[in-house]
Amino acid sequence: MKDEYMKWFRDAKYGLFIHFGLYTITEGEYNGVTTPFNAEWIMNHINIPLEEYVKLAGKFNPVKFDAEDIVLRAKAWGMRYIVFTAKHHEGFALYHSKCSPFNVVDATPFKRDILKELQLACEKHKMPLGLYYSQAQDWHDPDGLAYHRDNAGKDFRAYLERKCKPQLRELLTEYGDIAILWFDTQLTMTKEESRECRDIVKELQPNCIINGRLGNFLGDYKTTSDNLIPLLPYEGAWEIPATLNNTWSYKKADQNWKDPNEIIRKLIKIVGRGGNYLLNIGPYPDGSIPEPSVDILDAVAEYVNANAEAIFETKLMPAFPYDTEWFMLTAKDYKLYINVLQVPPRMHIVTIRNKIKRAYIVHTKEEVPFVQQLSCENEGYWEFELPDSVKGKKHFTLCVETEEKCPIFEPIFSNA
Ligand code: H79
Repeated sequence: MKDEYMKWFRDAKYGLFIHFGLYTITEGEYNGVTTPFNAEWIMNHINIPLEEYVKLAGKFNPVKFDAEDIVLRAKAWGMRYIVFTAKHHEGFALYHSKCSPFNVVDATPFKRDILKELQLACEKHKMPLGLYYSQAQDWHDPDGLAYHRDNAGKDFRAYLERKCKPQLRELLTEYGDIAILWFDTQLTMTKEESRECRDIVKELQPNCIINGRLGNFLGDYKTTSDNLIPLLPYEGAWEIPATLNNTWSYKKADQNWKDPNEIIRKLIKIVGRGGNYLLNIGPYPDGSIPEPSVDILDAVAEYVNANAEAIFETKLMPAFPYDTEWFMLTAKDYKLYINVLQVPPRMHIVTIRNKIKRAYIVHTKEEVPFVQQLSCENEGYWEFELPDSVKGKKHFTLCVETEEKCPIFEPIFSNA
Protein backbone atom coordinates (compact mmCIF):
# COMPACT_ATOMS: atom_id res chain seq x y z
CA MET A 1 0.00 0.00 0.00
CA LYS A 2 1.26 3.43 -0.99
CA ASP A 3 0.72 5.12 2.34
CA GLU A 4 1.56 2.18 4.59
CA TYR A 5 3.66 4.41 6.87
CA MET A 6 0.51 6.44 7.61
CA LYS A 7 -1.58 3.48 8.76
CA TRP A 8 -0.78 3.70 12.47
CA PHE A 9 -1.71 7.38 12.37
CA ARG A 10 -5.04 6.80 10.65
CA ASP A 11 -5.92 4.12 13.20
CA ALA A 12 -4.72 6.11 16.22
CA LYS A 13 -7.60 8.64 16.34
CA TYR A 14 -6.76 10.26 19.67
CA GLY A 15 -3.52 11.95 20.68
CA LEU A 16 -2.12 14.21 23.38
CA PHE A 17 -0.74 17.63 22.47
CA ILE A 18 1.55 19.27 25.04
CA HIS A 19 2.32 23.00 25.01
CA PHE A 20 5.23 23.77 27.27
CA GLY A 21 7.77 26.59 27.00
CA LEU A 22 8.97 29.80 28.63
CA TYR A 23 5.50 31.29 28.10
CA THR A 24 4.27 28.64 30.55
CA ILE A 25 5.82 30.38 33.52
CA THR A 26 3.96 33.62 32.78
CA GLU A 27 0.64 31.77 33.25
CA GLY A 28 -0.66 34.32 30.75
CA GLU A 29 0.30 37.38 32.84
CA TYR A 30 3.27 39.72 32.72
CA ASN A 31 3.87 42.73 34.97
CA GLY A 32 0.22 42.70 35.99
CA VAL A 33 -1.08 42.53 32.42
CA THR A 34 -3.15 39.51 31.37
CA THR A 35 -2.80 38.62 27.73
CA PRO A 36 -6.18 38.74 25.98
CA PHE A 37 -5.49 35.61 23.94
CA ASN A 38 -3.58 32.33 24.06
CA ALA A 39 -0.87 32.41 26.70
CA GLU A 40 1.84 31.01 24.39
CA TRP A 41 1.42 34.18 22.31
CA ILE A 42 1.95 36.51 25.27
CA MET A 43 5.27 37.93 24.06
CA ASN A 44 3.75 38.95 20.74
CA HIS A 45 0.38 40.11 22.04
CA ILE A 46 1.40 42.33 24.91
CA ASN A 47 4.68 43.38 23.32
CA ILE A 48 7.20 42.04 25.79
CA PRO A 49 10.63 43.18 24.50
CA LEU A 50 12.96 40.31 23.65
CA GLU A 51 15.59 41.38 26.18
CA GLU A 52 12.90 41.13 28.88
CA TYR A 53 11.39 37.91 27.59
CA VAL A 54 14.67 35.97 27.58
CA LYS A 55 14.92 36.60 31.33
CA LEU A 56 12.06 34.14 31.80
CA ALA A 57 14.62 31.42 31.08
CA GLY A 58 16.31 32.21 34.38
CA LYS A 59 13.05 31.32 36.14
CA PHE A 60 12.28 28.18 34.20
CA ASN A 61 12.54 25.38 36.72
CA PRO A 62 9.70 22.84 36.28
CA VAL A 63 10.87 20.45 38.99
CA LYS A 64 7.63 18.47 38.87
CA PHE A 65 7.98 17.68 35.17
CA ASP A 66 7.74 13.89 35.02
CA ALA A 67 7.90 12.52 31.48
CA GLU A 68 7.03 8.97 32.45
CA ASP A 69 4.00 10.10 34.42
CA ILE A 70 2.75 12.05 31.40
CA VAL A 71 3.24 9.11 29.06
CA LEU A 72 1.51 6.71 31.44
CA ARG A 73 -1.38 9.11 31.85
CA ALA A 74 -1.72 9.53 28.09
CA LYS A 75 -1.90 5.74 27.82
CA ALA A 76 -4.49 5.50 30.56
CA TRP A 77 -6.49 8.23 28.81
CA GLY A 78 -6.63 5.99 25.74
CA MET A 79 -4.41 8.25 23.67
CA ARG A 80 -2.24 6.69 20.99
CA TYR A 81 0.40 9.35 20.35
CA ILE A 82 1.92 12.47 21.84
CA VAL A 83 2.98 15.72 20.16
CA PHE A 84 5.30 17.92 22.19
CA THR A 85 6.43 21.52 21.56
CA ALA A 86 10.15 21.18 20.80
CA LYS A 87 10.15 24.86 19.81
CA HIS A 88 7.19 27.20 19.66
CA HIS A 89 7.04 30.66 18.06
CA GLU A 90 8.98 32.15 20.99
CA GLY A 91 12.09 30.40 19.62
CA PHE A 92 13.06 28.58 22.83
CA ALA A 93 14.15 24.95 22.43
CA LEU A 94 12.86 22.47 25.00
CA TYR A 95 15.86 20.26 24.26
CA HIS A 96 19.63 20.59 24.23
CA SER A 97 20.17 22.33 20.91
CA LYS A 98 23.77 22.83 19.83
CA CYS A 99 22.92 25.54 17.34
CA SER A 100 21.11 27.92 19.68
CA PRO A 101 21.96 28.50 23.35
CA PHE A 102 18.36 29.64 23.86
CA ASN A 103 17.42 26.18 25.10
CA VAL A 104 16.37 24.40 28.26
CA VAL A 105 19.79 22.97 29.09
CA ASP A 106 22.00 26.00 28.41
CA ALA A 107 19.71 28.85 29.43
CA THR A 108 17.78 27.67 32.48
CA PRO A 109 18.52 26.60 36.06
CA PHE A 110 16.58 23.40 35.28
CA LYS A 111 19.26 22.17 32.85
CA ARG A 112 17.42 18.93 32.06
CA ASP A 113 16.80 17.94 28.45
CA ILE A 114 13.03 17.65 28.66
CA LEU A 115 12.67 16.21 25.20
CA LYS A 116 15.24 13.49 25.89
CA GLU A 117 13.31 12.50 29.00
CA LEU A 118 10.09 12.38 27.04
CA GLN A 119 11.69 10.38 24.24
CA LEU A 120 12.98 7.75 26.66
CA ALA A 121 9.63 7.50 28.45
CA CYS A 122 7.81 7.18 25.12
CA GLU A 123 10.19 4.48 23.95
CA LYS A 124 9.81 2.59 27.22
CA HIS A 125 6.02 2.60 26.91
CA LYS A 126 5.81 2.31 23.12
CA MET A 127 4.11 5.65 22.68
CA PRO A 128 4.73 7.34 19.30
CA LEU A 129 6.25 10.78 19.84
CA GLY A 130 5.69 13.71 17.51
CA LEU A 131 7.40 17.09 17.69
CA TYR A 132 5.86 20.50 17.22
CA TYR A 133 8.33 22.82 15.52
CA SER A 134 7.56 26.41 14.56
CA GLN A 135 9.40 26.56 11.26
CA ALA A 136 8.68 30.10 10.07
CA GLN A 137 7.97 32.13 13.19
CA ASP A 138 10.85 32.55 15.60
CA TRP A 139 10.62 35.60 17.82
CA HIS A 140 14.10 35.10 19.24
CA ASP A 141 16.14 34.86 16.05
CA PRO A 142 16.48 38.34 14.46
CA ASP A 143 15.60 36.88 11.07
CA GLY A 144 12.76 34.59 12.18
CA LEU A 145 9.28 35.77 11.22
CA ALA A 146 6.65 37.19 13.56
CA TYR A 147 2.97 37.46 12.78
CA HIS A 148 1.54 41.00 13.02
CA ARG A 149 5.02 42.51 12.76
CA ASP A 150 7.06 44.11 10.03
CA ASN A 151 9.23 41.31 8.66
CA ALA A 152 10.44 43.32 5.67
CA GLY A 153 14.07 43.82 6.65
CA LYS A 154 14.66 40.21 7.69
CA ASP A 155 16.88 37.71 5.96
CA PHE A 156 14.63 34.67 6.33
CA ARG A 157 17.08 32.51 4.39
CA ALA A 158 19.74 33.26 7.00
CA TYR A 159 17.39 32.11 9.79
CA LEU A 160 16.50 28.96 7.88
CA GLU A 161 20.13 27.98 7.41
CA ARG A 162 21.30 29.09 10.84
CA LYS A 163 18.53 27.74 13.02
CA CYS A 164 15.52 26.03 11.48
CA LYS A 165 17.23 23.47 9.28
CA PRO A 166 20.04 22.60 11.74
CA GLN A 167 17.52 22.22 14.55
CA LEU A 168 15.37 19.92 12.43
CA ARG A 169 18.49 17.83 11.82
CA GLU A 170 19.18 17.67 15.55
CA LEU A 171 15.64 16.65 16.36
CA LEU A 172 15.62 13.94 13.71
CA THR A 173 19.01 12.46 14.59
CA GLU A 174 19.31 12.72 18.37
CA TYR A 175 15.86 11.85 19.69
CA GLY A 176 15.08 8.40 18.31
CA ASP A 177 12.18 7.71 15.97
CA ILE A 178 10.07 10.78 15.49
CA ALA A 179 6.51 9.78 14.63
CA ILE A 180 5.33 13.18 13.41
CA LEU A 181 6.98 16.48 12.58
CA TRP A 182 4.23 18.96 13.45
CA PHE A 183 4.91 22.27 11.75
CA ASP A 184 2.83 25.39 12.41
CA THR A 185 2.13 28.73 10.69
CA GLN A 186 3.92 28.81 7.34
CA LEU A 187 3.30 32.57 7.00
CA THR A 188 5.13 33.68 3.85
CA MET A 189 7.28 30.57 3.38
CA THR A 190 7.69 29.70 -0.27
CA LYS A 191 7.13 26.30 -1.75
CA GLU A 192 10.87 25.86 -2.09
CA GLU A 193 11.44 26.67 1.59
CA SER A 194 8.72 24.26 2.70
CA ARG A 195 10.20 21.67 0.36
CA GLU A 196 13.63 22.03 1.97
CA CYS A 197 12.14 21.33 5.41
CA ARG A 198 10.24 18.36 4.05
CA ASP A 199 13.36 16.96 2.39
CA ILE A 200 15.33 17.08 5.64
CA VAL A 201 12.61 15.16 7.47
CA LYS A 202 12.24 12.51 4.79
CA GLU A 203 15.98 12.15 4.23
CA LEU A 204 16.64 11.46 7.90
CA GLN A 205 13.43 9.61 8.79
CA PRO A 206 11.40 8.54 5.75
CA ASN A 207 8.55 7.20 7.91
CA CYS A 208 8.16 10.37 9.90
CA ILE A 209 4.76 11.88 9.07
CA ILE A 210 4.57 15.59 8.29
CA ASN A 211 1.47 17.60 9.15
CA GLY A 212 -0.21 19.94 6.70
CA ARG A 213 0.96 23.15 8.33
CA LEU A 214 4.36 22.79 6.78
CA GLY A 215 2.54 24.75 4.11
CA ASN A 216 2.34 24.76 0.32
CA PHE A 217 0.46 21.44 0.37
CA LEU A 218 3.67 19.57 1.17
CA GLY A 219 2.46 17.83 4.33
CA ASP A 220 1.28 14.21 4.48
CA TYR A 221 -2.09 14.98 6.00
CA LYS A 222 -4.52 17.83 6.53
CA THR A 223 -4.40 19.74 9.79
CA THR A 224 -7.72 21.54 10.25
CA SER A 225 -7.98 24.99 11.75
CA ASP A 226 -7.41 24.94 15.51
CA ASN A 227 -10.55 23.66 17.25
CA LEU A 228 -12.64 23.43 14.07
CA ILE A 229 -14.29 20.14 13.09
CA PRO A 230 -15.01 19.70 9.36
CA LEU A 231 -18.73 19.42 8.65
CA LEU A 232 -18.41 16.49 6.26
CA PRO A 233 -16.49 13.22 6.21
CA TYR A 234 -13.12 13.56 4.49
CA GLU A 235 -11.32 10.65 2.94
CA GLY A 236 -7.68 11.72 3.28
CA ALA A 237 -5.87 11.50 6.62
CA TRP A 238 -6.66 14.51 8.80
CA GLU A 239 -6.34 15.77 12.34
CA ILE A 240 -7.80 18.55 14.44
CA PRO A 241 -5.64 20.19 17.11
CA ALA A 242 -7.88 21.26 19.99
CA THR A 243 -7.91 22.72 23.47
CA LEU A 244 -9.67 21.83 26.71
CA ASN A 245 -10.22 25.53 27.46
CA ASN A 246 -9.31 28.50 25.20
CA THR A 247 -5.54 28.53 25.41
CA TRP A 248 -2.74 26.10 24.57
CA SER A 249 -0.18 26.91 27.21
CA TYR A 250 -1.40 27.23 30.78
CA LYS A 251 -3.21 30.50 31.50
CA LYS A 252 -4.39 31.28 34.98
CA ALA A 253 -7.18 33.56 33.80
CA ASP A 254 -8.66 30.90 31.52
CA GLN A 255 -10.66 28.47 33.62
CA ASN A 256 -13.22 27.98 30.88
CA TRP A 257 -12.86 24.20 30.81
CA LYS A 258 -15.03 22.09 28.56
CA ASP A 259 -17.34 19.46 29.93
CA PRO A 260 -16.07 15.88 29.44
CA ASN A 261 -19.30 15.06 27.62
CA GLU A 262 -18.53 17.75 25.07
CA ILE A 263 -15.10 16.22 24.50
CA ILE A 264 -16.64 12.76 24.06
CA ARG A 265 -19.17 14.15 21.58
CA LYS A 266 -16.42 15.88 19.61
CA LEU A 267 -14.26 12.76 19.62
CA ILE A 268 -17.04 10.62 18.16
CA LYS A 269 -17.93 13.29 15.61
CA ILE A 270 -14.29 13.57 14.51
CA VAL A 271 -13.74 9.83 14.33
CA GLY A 272 -17.00 9.31 12.40
CA ARG A 273 -15.78 11.84 9.83
CA GLY A 274 -12.45 10.06 9.45
CA GLY A 275 -10.19 12.30 11.55
CA ASN A 276 -7.90 12.31 14.57
CA TYR A 277 -8.41 14.38 17.72
CA LEU A 278 -5.18 15.89 19.03
CA LEU A 279 -6.18 17.20 22.42
CA ASN A 280 -4.01 19.62 24.33
CA ILE A 281 -2.71 20.04 27.85
CA GLY A 282 -0.64 23.00 29.02
CA PRO A 283 1.33 22.03 32.14
CA TYR A 284 1.73 24.38 35.11
CA PRO A 285 5.05 26.25 35.52
CA ASP A 286 6.23 23.46 37.85
CA GLY A 287 5.70 20.93 35.04
CA SER A 288 2.73 19.13 36.58
CA ILE A 289 -0.56 18.79 34.76
CA PRO A 290 -3.42 21.09 35.80
CA GLU A 291 -6.04 19.23 37.82
CA PRO A 292 -8.96 20.38 35.63
CA SER A 293 -7.26 18.83 32.58
CA VAL A 294 -6.65 15.61 34.47
CA ASP A 295 -10.25 15.48 35.65
CA ILE A 296 -11.66 15.98 32.15
CA LEU A 297 -9.33 13.48 30.51
CA ASP A 298 -9.94 10.91 33.25
CA ALA A 299 -13.68 11.21 32.70
CA VAL A 300 -13.33 10.97 28.91
CA ALA A 301 -11.06 7.94 29.38
CA GLU A 302 -13.82 5.98 31.06
CA TYR A 303 -15.82 6.29 27.88
CA VAL A 304 -12.91 5.79 25.52
CA ASN A 305 -11.60 2.69 27.24
CA ALA A 306 -15.04 1.08 27.61
CA ASN A 307 -15.88 1.75 23.95
CA ALA A 308 -12.46 1.51 22.34
CA GLU A 309 -13.58 -0.84 19.59
CA ALA A 310 -15.98 1.83 18.30
CA ILE A 311 -13.24 4.45 18.14
CA PHE A 312 -9.86 3.04 17.16
CA GLU A 313 -9.12 1.47 13.77
CA THR A 314 -12.50 2.63 12.53
CA LYS A 315 -13.03 3.59 8.88
CA LEU A 316 -14.49 6.52 7.13
CA MET A 317 -18.21 6.11 6.48
CA PRO A 318 -20.77 8.04 4.44
CA ALA A 319 -22.52 10.91 6.20
CA PHE A 320 -25.69 9.86 7.98
CA PRO A 321 -28.47 11.92 6.36
CA TYR A 322 -29.92 13.38 9.57
CA ASP A 323 -28.25 15.75 12.02
CA THR A 324 -28.85 13.64 15.09
CA GLU A 325 -28.32 14.83 18.64
CA TRP A 326 -28.67 11.64 20.61
CA PHE A 327 -26.31 9.39 18.69
CA MET A 328 -23.42 9.49 16.25
CA LEU A 329 -22.12 6.67 14.12
CA THR A 330 -18.71 5.14 13.57
CA ALA A 331 -17.92 2.09 11.44
CA LYS A 332 -15.64 -0.82 10.65
CA ASP A 333 -16.08 -3.44 7.95
CA TYR A 334 -19.38 -5.24 8.62
CA LYS A 335 -19.93 -3.25 11.81
CA LEU A 336 -21.81 -0.08 12.53
CA TYR A 337 -21.41 1.52 15.95
CA ILE A 338 -24.25 3.57 17.33
CA ASN A 339 -22.54 5.79 19.88
CA VAL A 340 -25.42 6.83 22.10
CA LEU A 341 -24.70 10.17 23.73
CA GLN A 342 -28.07 10.85 25.24
CA VAL A 343 -30.23 7.81 25.93
CA PRO A 344 -33.53 8.14 24.01
CA PRO A 345 -36.92 6.93 25.24
CA ARG A 346 -37.13 4.56 22.28
CA MET A 347 -34.04 3.32 20.52
CA HIS A 348 -34.83 3.51 16.84
CA ILE A 349 -33.03 4.71 13.75
CA VAL A 350 -34.37 5.38 10.26
CA THR A 351 -32.91 5.43 6.74
CA ILE A 352 -30.58 2.48 7.29
CA ARG A 353 -30.86 -0.28 4.72
CA ASN A 354 -28.26 -2.80 5.88
CA LYS A 355 -29.38 -6.23 6.99
CA ILE A 356 -28.64 -6.84 10.67
CA LYS A 357 -26.88 -10.05 11.74
CA ARG A 358 -26.66 -9.30 15.43
CA ALA A 359 -26.38 -6.40 17.84
CA TYR A 360 -24.57 -6.10 21.15
CA ILE A 361 -23.64 -3.55 23.80
CA VAL A 362 -19.95 -2.83 23.39
CA HIS A 363 -18.88 -2.49 27.02
CA THR A 364 -20.83 -5.51 28.35
CA LYS A 365 -21.04 -7.65 25.18
CA GLU A 366 -24.75 -8.29 25.94
CA GLU A 367 -26.80 -9.35 22.94
CA VAL A 368 -29.50 -6.85 22.06
CA PRO A 369 -32.81 -7.94 20.49
CA PHE A 370 -33.72 -5.94 17.41
CA VAL A 371 -36.50 -5.39 14.93
CA GLN A 372 -35.72 -4.56 11.34
CA GLN A 373 -38.56 -3.44 9.10
CA LEU A 374 -39.78 -0.63 6.89
CA SER A 375 -41.14 2.43 8.63
CA CYS A 376 -44.59 3.77 7.79
CA GLU A 377 -42.74 6.18 5.45
CA ASN A 378 -41.14 3.18 3.76
CA GLU A 379 -37.71 3.94 5.15
CA GLY A 380 -35.31 1.38 6.52
CA TYR A 381 -36.06 1.19 10.24
CA TRP A 382 -34.16 -0.41 13.11
CA GLU A 383 -35.38 -0.68 16.66
CA PHE A 384 -33.48 -2.11 19.62
CA GLU A 385 -34.60 -3.34 22.98
CA LEU A 386 -32.06 -2.04 25.45
CA PRO A 387 -30.93 -4.18 28.37
CA ASP A 388 -31.35 -2.86 31.91
CA SER A 389 -27.58 -2.46 32.21
CA VAL A 390 -27.59 0.65 30.01
CA LYS A 391 -30.79 2.23 31.27
CA GLY A 392 -30.05 5.43 33.13
CA LYS A 393 -26.52 5.52 31.70
CA LYS A 394 -25.32 8.75 30.21
CA HIS A 395 -23.78 7.12 27.20
CA PHE A 396 -22.89 3.75 25.75
CA THR A 397 -22.24 2.15 22.39
CA LEU A 398 -24.25 -0.39 20.49
CA CYS A 399 -22.51 -2.45 17.83
CA VAL A 400 -24.64 -3.66 14.93
CA GLU A 401 -23.11 -6.37 12.77
CA THR A 402 -24.37 -6.21 9.23
CA GLU A 403 -24.41 -8.51 6.21
CA GLU A 404 -22.90 -5.76 4.09
CA LYS A 405 -19.40 -4.42 4.50
CA CYS A 406 -20.38 -0.71 4.54
CA PRO A 407 -23.31 1.23 5.93
CA ILE A 408 -26.10 1.94 3.46
CA PHE A 409 -28.13 5.06 4.16
CA GLU A 410 -31.10 6.22 2.13
CA PRO A 411 -30.86 9.69 0.66
CA ILE A 412 -33.68 11.63 2.28
CA PHE A 413 -34.48 14.04 -0.52
CA SER A 414 -34.14 12.03 -3.73
CA ASN A 415 -37.78 10.80 -3.90
CA ALA A 416 -39.44 14.01 -2.78
O1 H79 B 1 0.32 26.17 19.02
C1 H79 B 1 -1.01 26.60 19.03
C2 H79 B 1 -1.13 28.07 18.68
O2 H79 B 1 -0.24 28.84 19.42
C3 H79 B 1 -0.78 28.03 17.24
N1 H79 B 1 -1.34 26.78 16.76
C4 H79 B 1 -1.79 26.03 17.87
C5 H79 B 1 -1.60 24.54 17.65
C6 H79 B 1 -1.17 29.15 16.44
N2 H79 B 1 -0.29 29.92 15.93
N3 H79 B 1 -0.86 30.79 15.20
N4 H79 B 1 -2.13 30.59 15.21
C7 H79 B 1 -2.38 29.57 16.00
C8 H79 B 1 -3.02 31.39 14.46
C9 H79 B 1 -2.79 32.78 14.86
C10 H79 B 1 -3.82 33.49 15.17
C11 H79 B 1 -3.71 34.83 15.60
FE1 H79 B 1 -4.17 35.22 17.42
C12 H79 B 1 -4.77 35.73 15.56
C13 H79 B 1 -2.59 35.44 16.18
C14 H79 B 1 -3.02 36.72 16.58
C15 H79 B 1 -4.36 36.89 16.25
C16 H79 B 1 -5.38 33.66 17.99
C17 H79 B 1 -5.88 34.83 18.48
C18 H79 B 1 -4.05 33.50 18.47
C19 H79 B 1 -3.84 34.54 19.29
C20 H79 B 1 -4.94 35.36 19.28
